[in-house]
Amino acid sequence: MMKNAPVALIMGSQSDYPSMEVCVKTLKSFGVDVDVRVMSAHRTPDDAADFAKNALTNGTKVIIAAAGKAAHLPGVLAAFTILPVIGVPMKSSFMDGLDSLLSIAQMPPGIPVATVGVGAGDNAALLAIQILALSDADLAKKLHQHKADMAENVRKSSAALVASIQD
Ligand code: RP5
Repeated sequence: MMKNAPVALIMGSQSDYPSMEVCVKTLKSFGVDVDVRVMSAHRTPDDAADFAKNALTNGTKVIIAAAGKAAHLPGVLAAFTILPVIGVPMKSSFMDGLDSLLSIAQMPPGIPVATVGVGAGDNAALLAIQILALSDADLAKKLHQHKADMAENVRKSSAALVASIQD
């Protein structure tokens, strides 16, 4: 039975998890619960369809779907739900994952999948958090702090670089 975590991370294979661990870590660092499942659009199509059909009722707010090669999983999930679906193309042995990227991004009109870069599980997590933050002031505050921290890190690294060149 599904928990009612606001984010569901669905992967096409267990082999995708090493690339997607950063996604789980990023969500947890913001205090966002995530349900993690392996389901395949090709190998377990009924499970994928059942999950997507019931996700809204089960309390899921955003679905992150990672898949590689002919990466139909995000699009198939999106076909069965009105929830936002964020697709993460997995790096494959063919053109470093261009096949996965195009399979996820090139959806037909009417069924959008918000596609992040190849292997970009961290950005998928942040985009999911941004969606949740529209109705969660605490998460919005954390996102503002996250941006401020990033800017400060860039300024510090710039200052360190300039100092090392001048030495
Ligand atoms: C896709 O095929 C999966 O998402 C994975 O990226 C790729 C390879 O899967 P395995 O053969 O490693 O299970 O469905």
